[in-house]
Amino acid sequence: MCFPTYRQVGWLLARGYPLVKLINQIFNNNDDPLKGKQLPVLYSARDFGFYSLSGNVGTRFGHAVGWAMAKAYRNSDDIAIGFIGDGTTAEGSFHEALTFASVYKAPVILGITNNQWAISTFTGLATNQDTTFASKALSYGIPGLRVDGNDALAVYSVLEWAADRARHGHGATLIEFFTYRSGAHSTSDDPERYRPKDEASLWPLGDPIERLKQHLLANSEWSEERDDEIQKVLDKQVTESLKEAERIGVLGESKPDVREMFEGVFKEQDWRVKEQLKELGL
Ligand SMILES: Cc1ncc(C[n+]2csc(CCOP(=O)(O)OP(=O)(O)O)c2C)c(N)n1
Ligand SMILES: [Mg+2]
Repeated sequence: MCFPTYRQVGWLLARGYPLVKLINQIFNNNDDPLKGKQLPVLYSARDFGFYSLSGNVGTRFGHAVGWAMAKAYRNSDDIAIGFIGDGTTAEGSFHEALTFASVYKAPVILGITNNQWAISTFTGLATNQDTTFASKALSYGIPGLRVDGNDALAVYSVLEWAADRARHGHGATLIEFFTYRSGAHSTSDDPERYRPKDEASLWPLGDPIERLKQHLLANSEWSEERDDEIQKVLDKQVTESLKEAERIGVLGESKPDVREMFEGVFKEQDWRVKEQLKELGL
């Protein structure tokens, strides 16, 4: 089970979640799979092993560790993976989760996306610069790995190693993925206000997709023709999904039935919910 932040939507796509469903949620139209109960990009897809995305950034490790502990208690082979960002490691919940993960040998992979920024706050304010995020694992008695997060093969191999450890009952692994957030944090953020204009262009470790492409080209496992072809296929897939979602309706054009707001939250309806339904004449 994946416990993602807003940066792990790729997991959902890798597991075959339909693109049009993502867009329906963004438009909050009548076919929004979560029926307007979540913010646009906070996806949730239990059947795809994708735990509800939470806007509260500190929650991921605690949820992942607790879920993994419950699975181990029931002798299940399932494992969990949770991610947080570098800034979020400064939350108390990071340490609470590591304590539980270590004491109960929870079958979990704990990933830190160290992109060196937490919106406008440099990573040096989340941790002392004389240490690394990976090294924090050692005091909890669990392995801490630091990997070039822009090297797809390195990322794959550390995750495989950590998953194997978790599956064989050796407990948690903390992995720091060293990377760089080249763009803005969000559409309302302007990085030029707090870091040098040319910082992104000076980042030496490159774009991970371009690096993987160059590696495969050098090994004759890929070609420019196949690359062009897949770009076209993916562009078409995105455009067609977008059009399909637009036909169902963009924001405000079509929306879930108001009754949906009261369903799927409590197992049995709370008296307050019943009162509110009555107020709406439903
Ligand atoms: C508990 C909580 N505090 C503050 C915020 C506002 N907020 C959203 S993203 C973010 C920065 C997170 O930075 P980092 O952990 O480095 O993750 P990144 O976005 O860089 O991947 C903050 C402070 C929040 N969503 N939740
Ligand atoms: Mg960050």
